[in-house]
Amino acid sequence: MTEFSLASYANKPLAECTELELFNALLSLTKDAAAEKGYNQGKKRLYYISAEFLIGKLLSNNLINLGLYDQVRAELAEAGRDLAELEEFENEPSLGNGGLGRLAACFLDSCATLGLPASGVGLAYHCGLFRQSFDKNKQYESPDYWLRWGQESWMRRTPKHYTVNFGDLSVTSTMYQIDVTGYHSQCDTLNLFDVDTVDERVIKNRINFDKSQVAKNLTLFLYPDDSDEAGRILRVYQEYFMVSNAAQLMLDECVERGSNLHDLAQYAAVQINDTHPTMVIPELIRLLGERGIGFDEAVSIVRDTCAYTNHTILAEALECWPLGFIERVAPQLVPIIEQLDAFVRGQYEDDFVQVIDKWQNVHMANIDIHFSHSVNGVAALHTKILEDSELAPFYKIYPEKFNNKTNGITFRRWMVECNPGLNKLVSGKIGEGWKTDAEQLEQLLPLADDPAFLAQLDQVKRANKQTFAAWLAAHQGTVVDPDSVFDVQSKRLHEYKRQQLNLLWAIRKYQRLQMLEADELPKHKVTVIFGAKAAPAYTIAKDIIHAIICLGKVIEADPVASKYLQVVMIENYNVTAAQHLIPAADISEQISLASKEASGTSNMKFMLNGAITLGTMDGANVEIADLVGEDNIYTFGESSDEVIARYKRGDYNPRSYYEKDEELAAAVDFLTSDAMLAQGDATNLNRLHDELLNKDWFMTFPDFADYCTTKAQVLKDYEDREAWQRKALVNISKAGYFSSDRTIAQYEKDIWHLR
Ligand code: NBG
Repeated sequence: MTEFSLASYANKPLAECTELELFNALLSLTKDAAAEKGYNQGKKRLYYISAEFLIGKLLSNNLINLGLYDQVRAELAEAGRDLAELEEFENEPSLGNGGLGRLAACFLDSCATLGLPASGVGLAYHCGLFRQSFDKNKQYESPDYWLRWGQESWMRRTPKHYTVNFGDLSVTSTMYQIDVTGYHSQCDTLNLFDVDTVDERVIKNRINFDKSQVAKNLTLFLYPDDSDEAGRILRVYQEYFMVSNAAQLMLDECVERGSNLHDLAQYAAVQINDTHPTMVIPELIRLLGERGIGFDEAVSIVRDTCAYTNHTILAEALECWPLGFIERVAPQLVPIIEQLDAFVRGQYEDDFVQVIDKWQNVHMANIDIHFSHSVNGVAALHTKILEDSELAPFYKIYPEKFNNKTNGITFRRWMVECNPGLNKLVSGKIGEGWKTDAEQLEQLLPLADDPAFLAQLDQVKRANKQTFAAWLAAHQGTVVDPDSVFDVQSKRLHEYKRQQLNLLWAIRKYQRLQMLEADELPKHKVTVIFGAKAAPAYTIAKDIIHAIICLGKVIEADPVASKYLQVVMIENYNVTAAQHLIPAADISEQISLASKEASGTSNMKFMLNGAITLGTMDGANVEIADLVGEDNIYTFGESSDEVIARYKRGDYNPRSYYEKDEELAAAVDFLTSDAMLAQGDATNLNRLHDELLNKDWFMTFPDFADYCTTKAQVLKDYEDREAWQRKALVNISKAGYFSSDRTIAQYEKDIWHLR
């Protein structure tokens, strides 16, 4: 094995290099080290197609996985340079949005680590999702130019090009490649497609751009604004571009490996990550047809090759495109989709399962379910809800296709990299084996009765809180107290995730603080920390952000309350912020309306890092509760069965709760109080107030009282530090099940059969 020395990659002494020069040297070094490890090869390969890959910064991750981290850090230190300085210098790739994209990234890490030949396939967005900033207490969006000029990139241009024919133009793609390093193992690759004609100058102000010029805007943004038709059609262009490239790449590679295409399923497994890549099904059928395979056989080959993962039960999130859009973007797919529709219509009468409905809309998930061989949900409860209610008519037809694959996270990034203190403490006790065999964390369990170890755990958390506080101060100038309780809710902003419930709690807490006598004041200050981006066209989500920031200012201005309560919103929450935040959290808020969160994956990250969950019995929280037992998690709220029944009855009336519960009413009305209006914008605050009072579609009010009671208990229990750290220890010990290595091993065994 080569001895890699950073000095040999720089053309002057390391001490004299600029950050850019050092970073570029590190890129070359890791590229060579990855090449020396080699790439996972095999007859059959996984193509994981996804609109998002939220991969996070790669420098430290790659150095850790390649086993070079300590050595490179030492070499830099000797030259008076700090690896942390370069970690800071690196831009975070902006290729994803939330859990769906981060899951794809964790999955690639596990595939590489487990030695599975796998390629991620997606798009090389120039400006990613968007960069979030706050101005006048509101979210503003700007392009996230993550590809820094002059900086070499993890993304290598390859000589691979494909022609993609749209209805009105045809484009030539270029494939870029990012190495996915496995932990002490071989690599896989992430293949990202782009067109050379994309022109960032079509961006006008902020993230608005000329939507008409597809050749110039195709890969500018992830999830371009879909509040108008041009934006929605652009999403279809992106999706077709993604899958056409994926299909061409895959067929080429399989032929190279010896496939005669009739046996494609023995050479490729395609995982369709949510519905965005659905058109890969008709596109593959079309391409197989061009290569001489008849329709019926092509359908059966494609079915044997493709598998679909569902990530949501929110009906509005299941994509459904007017056939007219597809006619415009990819007219060559229309006859195929019509044939698929006719095939289904010939067999089943139920309108619910048809591919094209009577309004000529194409239901993407329905294509996936009929024409793939596996349909999986992402947590046990989620899969059950799909089978019993959301997709019940399909489950009746194809019970054998449905299966559950509870999500997971890679422990290499979510402990080894982001929480070096805990990594050291844990590895010092049980060795390093847990990094590839996560269930070994259970060996920590006996330490629950070791006060000295629990005290060490407490010290690690305290140090992490301090590090986070320093990062936050540098990031946005916000000062937080590391001696306060860090009560954290970080995830995409969505009403079903119910950041508004936490907001109402914070208001109530503030109102109570104003009433309490001095001797009743709480012992520990609570810092409620939010991290969330709202989709640019999602008005109420942005109103919630506005209200959170305004409340933070109101409290800050109150000399008494501010000693006991602080509300903070992290600007531009992303993987980097998460890596600083999660190791510092005491409480993990997982408070979605039961039945609505498919899985959640931050719940797993917080648990692994010793935070205690306060959550509803939803998504993977249910499995966390099973594993840790009721003493080590706080659950509250209505059950998913109750919620589903309530939606069915259609009789939910938020006003009836508001009228019965004075504290709730006072909290809701505070949204439009003079204090809030002095900080914020009446339009936004009134709209949120009215939305909650008249609609509250995600049923915040019925869970409010129970949430407040439970949270009071959490904060009371926090005071017994040893008992609290015992809970933390149990959470860490039981987190092994949520390693994405376990999830990927299950996909391999049940769905992909790559080996
Ligand atoms: C999200 C769910 C989460 C889940 C991730 C990963 C979408 C459409 N779905 O609950 O909301 O953890 O997918 O499976 O982003």
